[in-house]
Amino acid sequence: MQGRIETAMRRAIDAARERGNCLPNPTVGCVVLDADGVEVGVGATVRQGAHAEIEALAAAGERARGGTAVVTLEPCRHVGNTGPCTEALIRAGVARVVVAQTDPHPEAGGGADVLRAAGIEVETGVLADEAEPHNRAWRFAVTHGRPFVTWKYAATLDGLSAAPDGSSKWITGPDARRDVQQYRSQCDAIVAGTGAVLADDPRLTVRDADDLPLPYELQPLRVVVGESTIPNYYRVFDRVAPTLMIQSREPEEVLAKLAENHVKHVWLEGGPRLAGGFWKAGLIDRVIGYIAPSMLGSGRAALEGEAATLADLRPIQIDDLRMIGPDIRIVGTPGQAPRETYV
Ligand code: AOF
Ligand code: ZN
Repeated sequence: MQGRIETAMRRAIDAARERGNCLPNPTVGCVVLDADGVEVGVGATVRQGAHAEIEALAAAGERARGGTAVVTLEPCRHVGNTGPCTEALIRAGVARVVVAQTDPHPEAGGGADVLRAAGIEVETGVLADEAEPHNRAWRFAVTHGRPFVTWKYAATLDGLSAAPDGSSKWITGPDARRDVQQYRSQCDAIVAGTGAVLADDPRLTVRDADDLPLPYELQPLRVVVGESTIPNYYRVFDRVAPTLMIQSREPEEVLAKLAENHVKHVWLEGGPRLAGGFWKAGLIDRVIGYIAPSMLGSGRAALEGEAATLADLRPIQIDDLRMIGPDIRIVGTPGQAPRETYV
């Protein structure tokens, strides 16, 4: 039976992975086995909709009775997008619930105890490490009370992101820019400074391989921070995605505003000054650098910092390093504070 449980958990993890980004909710997968251990239902969280267990139980119907629900996250015990999943599982008559990761959310978490109190056998921690990666930013945000911040930049080999005249399009090649779209789609806010918006008129949207934007409801929130006014014909104000203006560049304030808007994973790009502020405040949790095989010799550094001497050097732990077309991609974790890594 344990082999079947692990197979079912891997199926549940795959179902979640295929469903993709459900932020501000975690993406959860659920597989229901009947009393004989045969798979009778699979489900995953619906973005802004039903929880994974609800979908899987609906597919299983009466066959769930006496069976096992295998879930990547502890079933919730609160009423939100769906009634408590604990109640749905109890009503369906499952005998056993197997969970990978526990839920740190103050209201939703603790479902395992509710199930146990109802006489259901519960096991947690099954393949927890395999289930973890795709909800890491969500977990970070729930436990730290602020969004996880990924800072992305593109630079030449000598670390410059713009030429002295301000031109910066394009330092990296099309493959790297497509790769950025893939990463952007995993976040729920794209943040840029007013300076970068005025200079580049970026779209700050997620687009597919043909450069077509994803539907409005799947777009991350566009966030423009700073004091300058952006004329309304700039592309951040088009109808492709929602846009929030925050008249402050103070990192803590920006993140507090975003937390208020339920944002869990910030994609920070556009502006060495803005990135410098977050960097100085220790509010960058992951760095993704695209390094082009070219040199500029003079121009604007990717990060506007305040380092005075080599003792101010801040290490980055490299989590992944690879070529994206002709460019180099480095994924790293700032090494100052102990943080979870996230490739
Ligand atoms: C589950 N199954 O598939 C997910 C859960 O806003 P709501 O109602 O969707 O609830 C969000 C919380 O529920 C979220 O913060 C997390 O703790 C949990 N997510 N729980 O039982 C699921 N996605
Ligand atoms: Zn639930």
